[in-house]
Amino acid sequence: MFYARSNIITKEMVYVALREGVSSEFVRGEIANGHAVLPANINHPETEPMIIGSKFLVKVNANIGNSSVKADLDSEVAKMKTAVRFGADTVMDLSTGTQIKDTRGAIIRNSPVPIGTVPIYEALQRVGGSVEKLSWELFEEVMVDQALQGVDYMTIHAGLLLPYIPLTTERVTGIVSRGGSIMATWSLAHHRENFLYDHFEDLCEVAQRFDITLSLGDGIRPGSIADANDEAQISELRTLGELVQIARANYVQVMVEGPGHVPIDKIAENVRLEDELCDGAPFYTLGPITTDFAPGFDHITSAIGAAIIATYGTSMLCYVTPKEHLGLPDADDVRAGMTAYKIAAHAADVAKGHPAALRRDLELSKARFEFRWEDQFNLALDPEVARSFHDETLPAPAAKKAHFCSMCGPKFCSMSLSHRLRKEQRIEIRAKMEEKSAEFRSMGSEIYIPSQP
Ligand code: IRN
Ligand code: FE2
Repeated sequence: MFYARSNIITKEMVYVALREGVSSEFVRGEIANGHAVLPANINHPETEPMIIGSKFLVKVNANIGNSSVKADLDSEVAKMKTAVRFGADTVMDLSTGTQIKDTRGAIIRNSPVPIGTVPIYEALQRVGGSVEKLSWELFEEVMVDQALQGVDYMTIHAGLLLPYIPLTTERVTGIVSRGGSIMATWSLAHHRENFLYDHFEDLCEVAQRFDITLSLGDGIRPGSIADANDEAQISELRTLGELVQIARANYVQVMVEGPGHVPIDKIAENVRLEDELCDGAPFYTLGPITTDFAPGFDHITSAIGAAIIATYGTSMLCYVTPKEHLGLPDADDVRAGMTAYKIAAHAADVAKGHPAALRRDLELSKARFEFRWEDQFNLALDPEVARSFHDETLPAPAAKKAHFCSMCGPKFCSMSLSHRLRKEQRIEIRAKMEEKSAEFRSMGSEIYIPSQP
């Protein structure tokens, strides 16, 4: 942010401009005014620079990480690779189990995308899970350790203030954010203001040293449809807006996290308020889940909300997997979550008229209409799935040239029929044109003919 505001275009900005198909100057400008962030810790040279902002392609984050119930370093690295393979633009390691540090190290050293964390989780692990023992000094230690490893962005739950806690008592689902519930418990135990809020300037100093992007956590986001857009949520958002200004004054890149659980009719208001209260800082939302009645399918309930909120201007979507509310996601869940969210993000890019997104759809549509099956598979979001579904019924190589698939068969294929229709129309048009030229010749082939008396 310092370089951007000093009118200096860095190599990272140039790289991002090429990826997004815009000028480096445009990238610099969006970082300078805080409407976009380029998360890249100076200690994560493996990362390929990317940008998060509403004027750029919509991004997707995949959460991975172990828990005390299920922990294995290799499988977390495998999850990161699966997420990246299916298009994750960033990955967050939310490990709370054993070997937190080594797991994160292995993930960062293997990751071409920015890695995010929620440092308060590791801080809590270091004090053996006793929330009261947390302190700013310990948090700072954890933050610096993670910064040295190369963490690119960090979720900081600094907006959940002591006076907001009573606002959550009448809620259907109280506080559902892990980080939020930790900070609220600490505040109540000491009857003191959130130490992340009180030490926010110190925190910015650490972030600036490593070029860490701050992601302001929504510690009291709604955890059910009934709690959406309530006073607690909006009060915290207002505080996050204050913190955005402090971060920017310290040359620290910052984005703002959002909900959660929101019915479709209340989604637009979330984007409008964030934009207004947080001065255009990139919005990064968790879904939102649009109905609470489908556990086991929350990648779908939330991809619906994600597509809508991204169309209104959310810059990055945190995916939700089918295991949400039920258990720790495995590699299959990561794939299902990623697929749902790449669709949501792309549908929003299409709706926003992004030229690259429109082109992808156009090329696939043409391949489909022209029965270029191989091209259709290869242009698909998940070529492996598209190909295997087709080949389930028509595996023969010749079927890759056929003008139909097993959905309708050769006689009922609408695309095949419409090709025939076009051919017939062409024949008909040619006949009409022949008729007209015969008429022209019979009249003496003169361009100018005397007007009729
Ligand atoms: C994104 C938007 N709002 C929350 N998130 C993500 O949720 C956040 O970045 C983190 O990856 C995850 C868990 O956060 P809590 O439950 O500690 O707030
Ligand atoms: Fe939830």
